[in-house]
Amino acid sequence: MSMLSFERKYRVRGGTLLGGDLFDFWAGPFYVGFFGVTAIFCALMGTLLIVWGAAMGPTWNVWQISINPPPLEYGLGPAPLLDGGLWQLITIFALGAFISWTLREVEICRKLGIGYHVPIAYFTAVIAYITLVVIRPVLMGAWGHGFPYGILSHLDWVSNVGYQYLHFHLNPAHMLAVTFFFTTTFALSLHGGVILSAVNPGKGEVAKSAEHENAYFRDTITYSIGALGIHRLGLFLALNAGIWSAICIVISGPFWTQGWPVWWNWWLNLPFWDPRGFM
Ligand code: UQ2
Repeated sequence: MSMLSFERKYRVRGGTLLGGDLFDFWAGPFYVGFFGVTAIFCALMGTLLIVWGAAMGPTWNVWQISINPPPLEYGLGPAPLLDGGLWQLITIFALGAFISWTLREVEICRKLGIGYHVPIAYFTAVIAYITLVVIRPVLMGAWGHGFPYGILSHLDWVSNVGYQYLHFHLNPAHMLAVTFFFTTTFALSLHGGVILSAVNPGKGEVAKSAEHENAYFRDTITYSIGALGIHRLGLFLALNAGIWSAICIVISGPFWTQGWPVWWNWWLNLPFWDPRGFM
């Protein structure tokens, strides 16, 4: 798999943002590049710090291990290693790894002469993470507002922060985010289903292709968006899921401090409900 017949044509020199030719080589099937090196370095450092943090106790139970952010009292300052400092370092290395990976994707796009759709899509997910552990904590004045790095503990954090706003499902941006996530999975199930059924038609039958996929949607659900269209729609849905996720959490606290049920009072306060008429 490491050298497909067409790779000779596409495995091209150049397009690097940093390092020139120095890191412009491959390790087996993987492009390295300056940002490949920094991504691996940051990922390794972050992972090792998590394992070291776990070793500092109190449990090796994988579900219960948790690297917690500093207590709120430290504000936006540095915290002692075992009192949130580890979380701060791990966050820095996570950001280093995610941003390196984005820039490595940019370099590969430049090599291939294609658009930046893939790194832009990836960075949308990164922005959601940055919103949770940097932008919102900075706006609220303490790193302690970031979420803990643990399997169960981060779920508890989501639950607790949700209940702080009484009923998070009434957050309008959260409504949009959830709807985009569900629609993304629906679109992917339609798309994955049709691709797999066309490519695996059953024993003895010949594989089907684009015209069959098109006819299937036209004739069964009365509408076909087209092969290019479904990928544009998928990108649109997925990007919006991430974007509205970031928006729904960054407005909770920095821009809306009451419960989300209260936000809907704008509806009850519309002037035309007033029995005395427009005031
Ligand atoms: C399609 C098409 C594909 C597809 C899919 C559709 C031939 C192989 C899945 C059908 C898409 C529709 C009907 C849009 C659904 C709308 C939402 C909001 C989920 O037509 O072209 O290409 O994979």
